[in-house]
Amino acid sequence: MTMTLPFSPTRPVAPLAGPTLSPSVNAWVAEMRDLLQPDEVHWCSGTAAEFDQLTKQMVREGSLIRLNPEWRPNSFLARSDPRDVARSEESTFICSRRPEDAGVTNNWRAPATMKAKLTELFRGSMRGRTMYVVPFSMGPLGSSLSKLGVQITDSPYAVISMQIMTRMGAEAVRQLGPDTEWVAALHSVGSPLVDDAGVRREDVAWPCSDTKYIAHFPETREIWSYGSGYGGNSLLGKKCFALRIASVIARDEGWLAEHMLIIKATSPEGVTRHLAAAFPSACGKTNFAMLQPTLPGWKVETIGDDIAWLRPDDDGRLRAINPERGFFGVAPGTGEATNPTAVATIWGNTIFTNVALAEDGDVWWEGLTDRAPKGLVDWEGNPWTAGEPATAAHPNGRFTVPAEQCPSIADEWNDPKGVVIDAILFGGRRATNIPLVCEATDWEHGVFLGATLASEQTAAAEGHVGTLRYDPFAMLPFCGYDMGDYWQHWLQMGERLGEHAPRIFQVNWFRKGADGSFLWPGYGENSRVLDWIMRRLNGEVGTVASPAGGLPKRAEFALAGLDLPTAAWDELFRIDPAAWLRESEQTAEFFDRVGATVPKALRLRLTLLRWDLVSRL
Ligand code: GTP
Ligand code: SPV
Ligand code: MN
Repeated sequence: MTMTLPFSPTRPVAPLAGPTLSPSVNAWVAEMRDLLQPDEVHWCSGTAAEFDQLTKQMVREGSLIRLNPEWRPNSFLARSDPRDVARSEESTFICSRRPEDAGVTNNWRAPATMKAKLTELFRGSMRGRTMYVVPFSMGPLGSSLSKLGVQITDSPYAVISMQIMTRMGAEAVRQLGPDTEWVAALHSVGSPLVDDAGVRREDVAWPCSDTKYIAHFPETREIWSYGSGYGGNSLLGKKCFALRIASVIARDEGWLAEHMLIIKATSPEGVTRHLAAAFPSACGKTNFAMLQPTLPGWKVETIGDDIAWLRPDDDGRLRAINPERGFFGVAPGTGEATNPTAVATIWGNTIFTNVALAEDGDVWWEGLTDRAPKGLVDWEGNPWTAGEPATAAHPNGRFTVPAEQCPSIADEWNDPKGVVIDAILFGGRRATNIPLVCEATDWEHGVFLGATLASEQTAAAEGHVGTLRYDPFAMLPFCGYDMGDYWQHWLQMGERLGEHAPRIFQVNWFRKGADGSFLWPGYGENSRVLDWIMRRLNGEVGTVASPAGGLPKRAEFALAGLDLPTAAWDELFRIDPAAWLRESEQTAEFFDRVGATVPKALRLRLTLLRWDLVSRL
């Protein structure tokens, strides 16, 4: 057992079974070692030397490819098993004691049943491997808004990713006192190297199992993830902790854990505001978080690109932190034209997963450059030439990179106090119906917009890409409790915040014209929408009332320098009562599915909306 962790000797030290000051952590690690039966236990220090040692070892063993250090220093390519390329929502479970606490939008299993089953799967699952113990903090170290966790994993890929994505190692251990609350996060790829008879076999580049369970125990604040090494299934600080478990903690403690980016925006006049925005997976959070405004004089700085924890402060204002320390961003579609800031961020110290490898030892994916370089090897390791039906990079290929490398990172991103949120945006990928931007008439209407958010499915999860599904608050796969109760929690938050509540908007960059092409140029041009939202906050511009909410007046919207035909503007904001009425029927069905916990206020909103639409037919 290698123990490399220094710990502060200044605190009173009780007899310890491990190198933390938390007897519960030490006892859990010892218990898991007995269950998992690894060859070795390694307590992670989170140092650069450890990252270097682990990546060297993974390169030696063939699970990472070192990229050409001249182009991409200290950077690596990982190729996953083709059966393990995205979050597996079918294998994700919320194991609350009562099924109604998980709600119909989650898969539910009884905690005892799930634990009994998983205990047998985990028994001996790390044979022949090293068990890594990864103490981590979600949120700035020592912030009252932060939470601690300890992940146990047999995946060195998960370890190096957690080092980038969280405050991990010795720093986190120092936060773990004898009585500190922490979340236990158990992870195994489910591929032991030694069988029951003691026979050892060769490892593969990306071990995983066809049997997958991503199980959450909200009441005991535990995560047990088995069989997958990919993304949100294995970096347990992210979706499992910071969203599914944290949403339950947030409900109990009176705050919000959300699938939101956070930005700081400064207008040409020098007015600064902070905004949070919930868009479903692969719907533009990283892009918007790193927006390079095309409108002159504007500045957007990044605080977070995926998750926000928001809590009312002593003055009654909503404050947010980004609980993460890095970005796990979608690679395809990221290029100089769409997100130059991301391109600059990933100059080095980056782990790439499931993208293509170029002849010069650098990476490539669709959208990085207009033309594919010659001699590419695709994400599965096969030669690839432009024009092939399959893409060179997997659509859910990703980069993992420290946030501090982002040229647009805001000074406040690491501030333990967080930032005061002035506006909240909801946005999905919608070819029809939803306008480019509208403002909720009040908080309750904003909650209605969040609750009825729908989006075409992307490659971030297994499933049929393109199908329209309701994804309330972009939290459908991430809310750790009943969806109706969650909406009620949002309504209560509004009452508590009162006049300090942020204003709520809906956006849609993805509306399409009759020819199937996007009506709005998107990306940097989204600064025009931001400009309108900021001027709404200042009270400088008005709205036109509509069933969707307050729409901008064309004359008050910054269109100068943009070649947007009037017909496109009209189509971007067109509300077809018949189409809306059809959609509202689907919404009613969705509400019925969510069931009895749908707040009355939201049902009433839907009824009023439908009356309004009928009167417009
Ligand atoms: P997760 O990390 O899965 O939560 O996703 P995300 O919301 O951070 O998604 P990301 O910003 O990485 O965007 C994913 C895809 O959306 C990429 O293919 C982008 O090119 C595309 N995208 C982002 N912004 C825009 C936009 O303004 N217009 C259009 N048309 N596409 C966009
Ligand atoms: C998402 O799917 O929303 C992601 C990627 O951010 S993952 O971490 O895999 O969930
Ligand atoms: Mn996400």
